[in-house]
Order: sequence, then structure tokens, then C-alpha cells
Amino acid sequence: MNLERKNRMTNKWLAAGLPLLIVAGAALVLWREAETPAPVAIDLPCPTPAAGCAARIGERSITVGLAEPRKTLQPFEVWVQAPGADQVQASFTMVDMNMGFNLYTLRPDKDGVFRAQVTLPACVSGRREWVMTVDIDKTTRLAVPFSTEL
Ligand SMILES: [Cu+2]
Repeated sequence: MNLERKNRMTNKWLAAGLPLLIVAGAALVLWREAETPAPVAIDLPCPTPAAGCAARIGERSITVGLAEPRKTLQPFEVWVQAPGADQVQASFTMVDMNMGFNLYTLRPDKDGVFRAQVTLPACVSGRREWVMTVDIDKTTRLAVPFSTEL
């Protein structure tokens, strides 16, 4: 078999095989997404948000904090210590009140503490109690209630 013929056969295989591989890959991704149930949020009461509040989940200890001052329309920092985590996201709601879409991806600092600056909207009803939902690797979800200051 000469080289040119070999190349042509390889190209033919690629033309037929590559789309199949792509379709199979996409199907696998969709199947896995469907198989992964949304995690149930674990309530983490946090009387001292600025100092951080810890939860023990399975073998690991997760600590969540919200810096002060915590005011609407002004950025403040949220941080999460979650050893071994790859992805940490936070979103903010009020009980029985949709506060608009907001989703923050926290980035690890040099010590591996995940951090983000967040800015919350003002509440049209004047309420100040919020719930921060922290998602860790899409498998662990914490609901952390806190208040904003006037
Ligand atoms: Cu509100």
C-alpha cells in the first residue's frame, strides 16, 4: 500500500468516524447531565458572616463568609473555603421573592480560598434578609441566610 492511498483511507475514516464520535460525546454529556440530580440545599445558619461559618459535610469542612459592610448596590466580598473543590458559585435570593438573576463564580486566591465581589440589588419591598446559595462542584449546595445593612 503506497503512502498516498494510506492517507486517503485515513481521511475517509476520519470523515466517517469524527462526526460519530462527536455525536456520541454530546449524547454522553447530555446523559450525564440528566443523571445528575440537583443537590438539596443544606441550611447553614450564620450568625457571624464576617468571621465565617462552618459546616461539616461528609468528610470535609466548608466555611462560608461575607465581608462587611454588606450593603445593597455596593460591592462586598464573599468567600468560601472548600478543600478540594473545583468550582464554587454563589447566587442570591430572598425567601418567597425572586431578586433577579445573579450568579457569581468564585475564584481561588493563592491560598485556595474562593472569593468574589458581589453587588446586590436594592429590594423594592425594603427587605434586608437574603439567602446566599453556594454551589460547590454542583454536588453540594448550602443555603446561608444573612442580612444587609441600611
Ligand atoms: Cu426583595
